Amino acid sequence: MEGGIGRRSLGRGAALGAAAAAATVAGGSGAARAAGGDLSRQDPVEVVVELGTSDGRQAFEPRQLRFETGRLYRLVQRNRSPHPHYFTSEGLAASVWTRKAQVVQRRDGHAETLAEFKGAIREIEVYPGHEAEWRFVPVATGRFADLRCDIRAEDGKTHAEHGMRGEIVIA
Ligand SMILES: [Cu+2]
Repeated sequence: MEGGIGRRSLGRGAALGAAAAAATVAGGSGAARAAGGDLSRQDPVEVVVELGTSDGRQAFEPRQLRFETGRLYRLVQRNRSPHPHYFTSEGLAASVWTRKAQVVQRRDGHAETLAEFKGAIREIEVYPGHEAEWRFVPVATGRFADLRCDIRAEDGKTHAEHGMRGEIVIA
């Protein structure tokens, strides 16, 4: 796939191109050069976020997630809590090009990919004891305080109202 991120297959090539150009002007991280101009072929930077805590607290840990434009990320969403949780941020969803999302199962220390999803992702729900991965390249900077889980707890309040909120920063 010469010539970088394919405009045909992505449909967001213009936005990604603009972000890549901005990164180049700013000096960039060298990630794009290392990937030979194809931003989707970098080694992903792993970021792990816990959805809920093992003692049942409704929270994202860490509460703030930071990314840089032009880098490929592997955002691991891990749910070790007894409840299902959403990872919802319209701001993040609108600011990234998604390479794929994956369902990963860990058993006896081995990680097995059960499914992959290609195309734009809006939100992800992870069930208790499981994890998902979202691979994306941020294409626009921004600060979004809209990370939340809208699942309703037994008391009628959402997990977000119980404190399951967070912030995304794309620099
Ligand atoms: Cu939740």
